[in-house]
Amino acid sequence: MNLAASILEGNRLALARALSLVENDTPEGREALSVLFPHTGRAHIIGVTGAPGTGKSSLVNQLARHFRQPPDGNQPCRVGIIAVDPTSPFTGGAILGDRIRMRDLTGDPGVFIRSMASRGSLGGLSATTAAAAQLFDAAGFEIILIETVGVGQAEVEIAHLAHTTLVIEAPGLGDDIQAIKAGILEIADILVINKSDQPGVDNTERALRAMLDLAAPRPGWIPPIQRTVATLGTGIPDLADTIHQHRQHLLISGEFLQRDRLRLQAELDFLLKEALVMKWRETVSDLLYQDVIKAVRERQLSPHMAVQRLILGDKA
Ligand SMILES: Nc1nc2c(ncn2[C@@H]2O[C@H](COP(=O)(O)OP(=O)(O)O)[C@@H](O)[C@H]2O)c(=O)[nH]1
Ligand SMILES: [Mg+2]
Repeated sequence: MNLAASILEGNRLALARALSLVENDTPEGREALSVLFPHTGRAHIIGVTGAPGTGKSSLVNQLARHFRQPPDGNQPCRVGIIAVDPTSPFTGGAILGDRIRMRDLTGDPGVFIRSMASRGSLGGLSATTAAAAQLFDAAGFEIILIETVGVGQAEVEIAHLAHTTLVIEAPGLGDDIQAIKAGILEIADILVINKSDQPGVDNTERALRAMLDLAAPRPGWIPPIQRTVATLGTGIPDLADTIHQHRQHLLISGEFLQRDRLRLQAELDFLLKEALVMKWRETVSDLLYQDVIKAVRERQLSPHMAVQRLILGDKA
């Protein structure tokens, strides 16, 4: 049977294989994505971002367990986890130390965990993550948790992939406010103060509130601040409730569809740019390309003029 059909049937090996093919951007991976695309658009994608050590992996672990065993008698969801954290993959550090819990998750056929290596360009990493999320979505995972380190542009781009973005803070990470990046705050739908068993939690919350007051207001949804202790599971049911409320807000306000449209448009634009540049590079002589780069380096040509020269040739 072909790869896409096996994925739709819930075959984990097929999913793992497709993830590798997509990560390496192979023609076979692209083919699978294209066949599966009509089966996407159902999953709730949840981004979990924040500085290293704030407890993202621990929280993702706890949230996954919660969605697998909802205490309120709701149907368990299938949970896909994508960890985009080159410095500490999901299988390392705290989670590996937490053997019993990890075994709970890994032995569960309703959970699939995948670490993404940081490779290639910024756009490349977020494009690969978007593709991986589409595979999980098509495979019938209702919840997709994406863990990223909140440090750079790639993480902000990946956050745009999510329907709901959790920004994780923790007390005592140096000067509270310095750990909080304004750009990161803008993408937060829910602010989580994890490690709230540690001293300084009130200071962290005060700093977050002050920053929230300065941020541009968003109609209909004020990002709530929630305290958790991921190591104990404290605050996880409340956090899951808030995630659910945010989803309802997105659906009722029409933002769910709007975000989906923007996301797909961004993906299309990215692929289009990439394809156009590659196609164009085949038409331009390497000699001219090198000449123009040299002229720019020698300050004889501005980058803007260089683009004109390269695209229009001698007519510029
Ligand atoms: N005291 C305390 N430690 C925590 C909590 N959450 C995570 N940790 C610990 O903090 C460390 C980093 O956690 P991890 O989940 O790997 O953070 P990440 O780098 O953001 O993914 C590990 O040693 C965890 O056991 C918490 O709520 N309280
Ligand atoms: Mg981690």
